[in-house]
Amino acid sequence: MRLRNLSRIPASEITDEAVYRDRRRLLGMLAATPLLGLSGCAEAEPPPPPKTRVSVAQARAGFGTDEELTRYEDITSYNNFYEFGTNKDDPSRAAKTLRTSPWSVVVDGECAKPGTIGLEDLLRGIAAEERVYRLRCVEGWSMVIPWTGVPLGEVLKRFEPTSKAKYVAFTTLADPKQMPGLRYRSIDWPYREGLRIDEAMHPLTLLATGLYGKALPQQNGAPLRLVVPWKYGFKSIKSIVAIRFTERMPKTAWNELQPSEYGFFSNVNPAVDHPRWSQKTERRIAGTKSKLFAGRIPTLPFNGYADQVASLYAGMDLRKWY
Ligand SMILES: Nc1nc2c(c(=O)[nH]1)N[C@H]1C(S)=C(S)[C@@H](COP(=O)(O)O)O[C@H]1N2
Ligand SMILES: [Mo]
Repeated sequence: MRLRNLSRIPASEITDEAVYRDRRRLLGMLAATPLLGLSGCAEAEPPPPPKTRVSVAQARAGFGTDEELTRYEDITSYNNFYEFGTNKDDPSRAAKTLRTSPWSVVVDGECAKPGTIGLEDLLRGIAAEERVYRLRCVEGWSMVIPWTGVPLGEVLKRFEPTSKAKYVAFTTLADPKQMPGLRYRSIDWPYREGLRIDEAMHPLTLLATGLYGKALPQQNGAPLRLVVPWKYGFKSIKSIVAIRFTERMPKTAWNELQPSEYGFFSNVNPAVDHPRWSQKTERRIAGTKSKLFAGRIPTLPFNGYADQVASLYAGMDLRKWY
């Protein structure tokens, strides 16, 4: 396996470019071995949800950042959206044809008021907010993005989740006519992600509909995507068509593909390296410098949102529940 070559290089010398090429290669290899995804699932026995909850006031105090913003052109041309290809510049070219209107979302599972609901109705009456968040990709690069959106919790409450709703599962559109990347059976499409219910209800968790005050471009997950700023970027699922409340931890796309590398929780954690590269630093793509010359900075626990969210994981071994 070619992966071995990379693992001999000291993690500190691997650039995130090499990492993402490697991650992409992994897709190709695993596609040929469908059973691999079933082995070694660390999430078989989820821990009980913790009792401590951060208050809304506490969380709101930590919103925003003074850091230099990533340029609009970089946010919209350097993307991960594998439904449109695995190169960073594929989505901005190939996603133009994604039809984002009309758009509806199926909400079901453990809730009193399931239904299929149009995007406008889903968001109606909930005030849109701007949130400037850091986005840290598991590959080792990061951006600072001014999103527009609504707190996910405000939306979820309307469906009246039952006491059995311990998790929330999300699904991306999977339409081969619109998404050329679906031809490659790399990820087991549709792309799926999930959160524990307390993570989903946390006031930092955003359902984004825009960035830089404009409607979300297709390549960034239009018309509706998740943004969970304290988790690796792959948790922030794009172009959502289904939301399900579940009692059991839902299966998620990257975890299924390689459970030893991509956990269900995937909280940003510089103390727990990816098995094939370090997570201690990141390449910050921000300001006017070209993304190729962006400098490396230390990665912060929970991507800098520890004051708001660390209590959600009180008593959990974050090495085990990576
Ligand atoms: N449906 C879907 N959602 C996705 C992905 C994807 O390939 N498909 N990539 C994820 C990854 S790895 C990252 S880093 C972010 C990137 O978001 P951005 O392109 O808006 O910066 O989207 C996440 N959401
Ligand atoms: Mo990512």
